[in-house]
Amino acid sequence: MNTSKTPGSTLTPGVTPVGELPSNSHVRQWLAECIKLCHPDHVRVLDGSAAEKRDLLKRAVADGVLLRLNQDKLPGCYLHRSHSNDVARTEHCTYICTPNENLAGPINNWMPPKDAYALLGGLFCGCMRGRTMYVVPFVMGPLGSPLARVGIEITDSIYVAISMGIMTRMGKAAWQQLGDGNDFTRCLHSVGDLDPARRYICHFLEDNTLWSFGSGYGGNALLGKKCLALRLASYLGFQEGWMAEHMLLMGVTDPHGEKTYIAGAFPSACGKTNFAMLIPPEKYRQAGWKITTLGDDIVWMYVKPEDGRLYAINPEAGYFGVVPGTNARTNPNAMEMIAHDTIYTNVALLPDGDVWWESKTEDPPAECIDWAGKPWVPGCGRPAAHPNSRFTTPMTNNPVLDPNVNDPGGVPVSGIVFGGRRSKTIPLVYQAFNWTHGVYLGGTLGSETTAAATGQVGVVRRDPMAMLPFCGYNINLYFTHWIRMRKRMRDCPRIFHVNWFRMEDGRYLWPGFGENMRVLEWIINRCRGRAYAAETILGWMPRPADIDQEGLDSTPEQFAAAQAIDADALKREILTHEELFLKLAGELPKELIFQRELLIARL
Ligand code: OXD
Ligand code: MN
Repeated sequence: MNTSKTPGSTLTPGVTPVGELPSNSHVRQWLAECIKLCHPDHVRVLDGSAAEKRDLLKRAVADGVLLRLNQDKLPGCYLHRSHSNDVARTEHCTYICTPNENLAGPINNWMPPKDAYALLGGLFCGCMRGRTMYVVPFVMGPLGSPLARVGIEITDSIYVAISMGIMTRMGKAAWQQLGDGNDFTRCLHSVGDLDPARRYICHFLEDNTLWSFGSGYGGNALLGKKCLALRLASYLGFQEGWMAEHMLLMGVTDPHGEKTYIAGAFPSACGKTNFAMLIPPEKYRQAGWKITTLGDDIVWMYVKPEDGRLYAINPEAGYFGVVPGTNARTNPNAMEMIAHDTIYTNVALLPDGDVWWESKTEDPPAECIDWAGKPWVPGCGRPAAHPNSRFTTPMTNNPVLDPNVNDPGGVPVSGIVFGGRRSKTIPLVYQAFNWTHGVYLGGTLGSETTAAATGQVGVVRRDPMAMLPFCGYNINLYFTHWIRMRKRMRDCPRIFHVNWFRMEDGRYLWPGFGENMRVLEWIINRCRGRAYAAETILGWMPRPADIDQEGLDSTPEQFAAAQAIDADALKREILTHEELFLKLAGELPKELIFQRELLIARL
C-alpha cells in the first residue's frame, strides 16, 4: 500500500490529518474539498486497528458521548443516548437527487442535484469548526468479492466513526481494495446542530455520493447501511445486473448434512433478526437441523456465470438491531451476542451499570434511568427504553455465525421468503408458482403497523419487497429489474410467502419463533424437490401432513385456520393491490398486472 505519514501538507494549509492517508489522488482531492467546506479543527484518518478502537472509545467516554457500562456484566459494552428528536430514520428528509425526476420514481422524495448541493453545501459550510473530522474508509462486502464496494465516510461524530467500525470492514483494507482507483462512494456526514428543520439525507445516484446533515441516528448517519448498501446499491445493481435487497440471509443445515441458503424480506417489526438466528426445537436439533446466520438486514445478490445460480453476500459486518422484544425466549442467540462488545443506543440504565428494556425480563426493575436520562419507575407512564432503541454489535459476536460469511463469492440462494405481519387473510405459508409470480408476491407485500411505530394498530401498509423506504430509484424500474433477473439465471430460487402472525379470537394461530423451523423444513424440502404441495388459488401449499406438527402446542384445527383461504377476504386484498398499482401507475411492468388478472381468474 502506498501511504504517506505526513499527508496533511498536501491537503489544506493549517490542517494536518492524524493517521495514514493513501497516496490516491482522488481521495486526497475530495478530502481537501471537504476540509475546505467544513473547516474542522482536527482531521483523523482511521485505520481500523484494535488500538485505535480502544482510543476512540476512551475519547467518546471522556466527551460524554458514550457511557461505560458495568464491565463485569457487559464487557466491552457502552451506552449512547441520542438527541430526543433524533431516534429513527426520517423518510420525509430523505431525498433521491437525480437530474431527472422520473428516475426517483413515484415513491421517493426528489431534489435536483444542483439544488441539493447548494442547500446542503450551505449547511456544511464551516459546520465542523471546533470539531474533529473523522475519515472512515470502509468496504461493504467480503474483501475481494466481485460485489464489494469501497466507501469513505467523513463525519464529525465519534459515535458514527466507532459504529462504522462495527458495521463495516473498516480501515486499511479499504485503501487496499481501492488502490489508485476513483470508484468509491463519497459519504459526507455532519450531525450539524441536530435541528430537525435542517436535516437532510441526500443520495446523488449519478455521482456515487451521499450527503447527510443534521442527524446522528443509525440509518441516517451510518452511511454504509441503508444509504449505500440499499438506496445507492439498488440503483447500481439495476445498472450492472445484480440486486441489493432488504433481506436476511441464513444457512439451514438438514439431517442429510446438506446446507441450503435462504434469503428473506420482511418489513420492519416482523422479526427478521429473530428468524435469521432461529434456534430449532429440541427434536429438530436432535435430528441434525441447524440454523446459521449470514446477515439480518441486507443482501447483495448476483448470478454466477459458472452455474447460472443466484449467489448472495451480506455487505455488512455487524448488526444494528432493535432491542425491545429481544429476550431469552424470543432470541437467546441475540442475548448472548449482545452481552459483550456492543454499543447500546437509547436503552435504560440500571443502578448497577447494567441495561434494561421492555420485555428483557418479565418484571421491570424497581428503578432505572430511562433512555432520555431521566429517573424512571414502573407505572410512570413512559417506556424505559425507546421503542426504537438499538444494539450495534459485530457479526463475529453471533454464536451461530455462518462460516461462509466472508466467502468473496457468496453463497448460493435456493429460496427467497417474503413475509409480513398479517392478522387476517394471509396463510401461514405458500409457494409462488414461478419467479414472476414470486415478484408479484413480493411486490404486493403488506404488513400491519404496530403501536410502537405509528400508534395506529392493524393498518395494512404495502411495502413492496420490504423496500419501500430503501429503493433508491424508480420502483417500477426496480420491479422490471426483478423480472429481468430471471433471464440471467439458469436455475432460479423458489419464492415463498409466510405469515407468522395470523390471529383468531385475539390469539395467534401459529406459535412462531423456534417453531417456524417446521415451516422452514417444508420450504427447504420444496427447494430440494423433496416435499409435496397442493395447487391452490394463491400458490403451492403444504397439506397438514406435509408440515411436522408433532409436539406443537397448537391444534390441527388451528393449523387449518392458519392456512385457510377465504375468497371474499382475498377479493378485498386484491382491491388493495389495485390501490398500490394505481399509486405506481404509468410504468408498472405488465407482468405484475397480468399476475393480478391471473389471480382474479383463479378465484
Ligand atoms: C432498519 C429498518 O433499521 O429496516 O433496519 O428500519
Ligand atoms: Mn432494515
